[in-house]
This record gives sequence, C-alpha cells and structure tokens, in this order.
Amino acid sequence: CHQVTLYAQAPEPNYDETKIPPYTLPDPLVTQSGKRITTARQWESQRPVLLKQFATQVYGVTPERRLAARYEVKSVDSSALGGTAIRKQISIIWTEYPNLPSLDILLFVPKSVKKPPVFVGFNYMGNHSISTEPGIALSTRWLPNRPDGKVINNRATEAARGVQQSRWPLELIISKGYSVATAYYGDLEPDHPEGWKTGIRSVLGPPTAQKSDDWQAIGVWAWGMSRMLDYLETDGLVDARRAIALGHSRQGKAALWAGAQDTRFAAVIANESGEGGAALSKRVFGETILRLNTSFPHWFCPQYQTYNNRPEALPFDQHQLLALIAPRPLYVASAQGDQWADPKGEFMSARQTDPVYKLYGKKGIGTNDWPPVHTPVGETVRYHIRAGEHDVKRYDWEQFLDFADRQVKK
Ligand code: GTR
Repeated sequence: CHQVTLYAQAPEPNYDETKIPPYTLPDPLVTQSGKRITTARQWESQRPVLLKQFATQVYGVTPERRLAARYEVKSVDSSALGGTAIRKQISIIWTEYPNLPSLDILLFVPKSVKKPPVFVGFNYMGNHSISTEPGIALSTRWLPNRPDGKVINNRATEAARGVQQSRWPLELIISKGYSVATAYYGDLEPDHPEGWKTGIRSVLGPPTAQKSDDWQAIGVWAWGMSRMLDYLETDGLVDARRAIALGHSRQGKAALWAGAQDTRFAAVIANESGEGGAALSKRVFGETILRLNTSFPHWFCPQYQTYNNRPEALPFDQHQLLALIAPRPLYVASAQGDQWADPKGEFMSARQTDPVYKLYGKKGIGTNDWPPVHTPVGETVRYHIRAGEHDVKRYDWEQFLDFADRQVKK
C-alpha cells in the first residue's frame, strides 16, 4: 500500500555525523520580516506568530471550542503507597457526548506536603500499568497487544498491572514531595490511524474536513494535558500553579506542544522526544520527518508531510518550539542507546534557546559542548544524556526531581 511504498523509498537513516547535509538554523531572535528581537516584550509579541507556524505546519490547529466537562471522583484512598500518599481516581466526563470515553486521571499526592507541585503526564499502557496497587482501575480501553500476552485482543488483563512501573518511581517522587497526575493517552485517541474515530477528534475538528492544518493525535494529546490541568486547578490537594508537563517520546512531543501553547504549565520535561519533539529537523540524523509521517500518519497535520525529505524548506526548526517554553524551566533528556531520536540534535536544539532565556535574565544550557553520559548541564534549560536504551529510568527521574527542586519548588 501507499505507506509501505513511501517507507521503502525513504533513504536509509543516517547515523554518520560527516554525512549530515549542511543546514542553517533560523535565529530565534530574528522575526520572519528580518527584525532583530532585543527585549522580552518583543519576543512575546513574536510568540503568537511562531505558535501559529507550528500549528499550521506541524501539529495542526487546536480547536478553540471548549468541551463541556464534569469531574467524577471515582475513588480516594488515603493510605496508598504504604501510607505515604493519597491516591485519587477522577474521570473527566464529556457531558455533551455521553458515548465518548472519559479521561481517567490517576493522582498520587504525598501526605507530608500541603499543596505540592504536580507532574502531569500521560502513560502508554493504562493507569494500572504504572503501579501494582490493586485499587487502581484496570483500563477497559483499546491497548496495543503485548507479546507477553498481558494485553490480548487489545484489552488489558490483570497481569498487566505494573508493567510500566519502572517508568514511574512513585515512592521516590512522593518522598521528594511531589504529586503525579497521569492518564492513559488512548482515552483521548487510541494510537493508530483509525483511532480518531473513537476519540476526541470524532467530535472536535474531525479530519474529514481534510484541511492541511487539521489537528491530529499529537495535538489531541497535548490538548488533553491542558484538560488534566483544568481539573487539577479545581483540586485543592495540589498546587496547579506549579504543574510540570512531562512526557516520554511521542508524549514528549505532545508535552512540548502542550507547554508551548498553555503557559499555565510552570515547566516542561521532554524525555527522548526526538523528531517532531526536541530534535532539530534540519539536522538529518536518525528519524526524519518522512519516516515519522510514514510510520505515524495520524500524528501530525497534513501540511507537515510537505516537508518529507525536505526539512531545509521548513521556515523554522524545533529549537523555536523549545523557545516557546521560555522563560519557564525546560528539561530535555536523551539516551545514548536512542540514536533514532538524535541525542546530539536534542542537545543542540536546547542550546539554541539560550538567547531567548537570556532576554529574561535566565541562564539556559550555557555550553556548546555536548556533555558525556550522566553529566547534566544547564540551569533554567537543562539537558542530560543517560546510558542505556529508549525508556524512562530512575536516573532520569532523579535528575528531573533535582531540577524541579531548584526551578519549580522554591
Ligand atoms: C518511535 C517513533 C519516535 C518516538 C517513539 C516512541 O517509533 O519513531 O518518533 O515517538 O516511537 O514514542 O516511543
């Protein structure tokens, strides 16, 4: 079929630094009309222009219409995680559309802290996958099958509890005085090309309009992070003004887009977000726009496909998405075993935001030298590369928590 042909035509992924075609990155402090930006205020008047570019060229336009929602608290357990945390399950119910799946939030709050900051991020395999606590509802939604049989016929089995708990070191997070709000990203749109038919896009900006800037799945997930934040603003247990958007890989892309659009997020963490996330598109290394759009035709807006095989034609690059987080704290993390995501391109992109943070008197990455593994660099913008594969590990969380202590907790 069409997709397979496209993929077969894609050049072999490049992993050779010497084979990266020369490219020029747009200066984040120069406007499209060539004016130099020298103040934070000028930068802020430039922000909407850039946001619009990312909407029309990459992620699609987020619909403005608000979906009416009702919050239903499903359970509260004040002796979770060995008595250290309150565990709450809340469903966001889309009241105008009773057939739409609810967005089911799982919230852990440390008992030792009043109104703690909160990490907000989607999980990949259902709320039950992040912990083995039996009180967590087993997701009944479509899930990708697992070779170990823990998800069969696209449904979770009891054996799927805790399958991704290593990505969510809850005891560590709680002991450091942070809360966590997560939900299964498939509640909003199951992650496959037909997923939109049972998700938010079936009622909000459906792709049937066939517009080049239609929003797609990454846009939906980013939108969903803001809807979680809407709820958290109503929950007195946490401090929603210190909400940290966090995402790994495709959810790292979504977290960046959420943080760029929704300045209520106090900080953003993008773990191994790669192409279409933190990595520079014009730097041809690992995954490319063509590969991304071929494997995941439902993630980005149709217009993005016009840059397949010609990233040089993009009027901007992903460092400008990162700059849209300024002056808020931003963490970009890579893994050595995840060359597909172009760790060096993620670093260079983060580094490129320094002049924008400087307008606010903030220090960003502060060095051109890509650091060795396990050597985080930067202040308000921080970066590390970890040894090991594409994943979220305890090491990553340790760095995120230290960063949050310095930049968000205060
Ligand atoms: C890969 C994709 C990456 C990244 C990753 C993930 O297959 O090529 O862009 O999103 O999946 O989400 O784990």
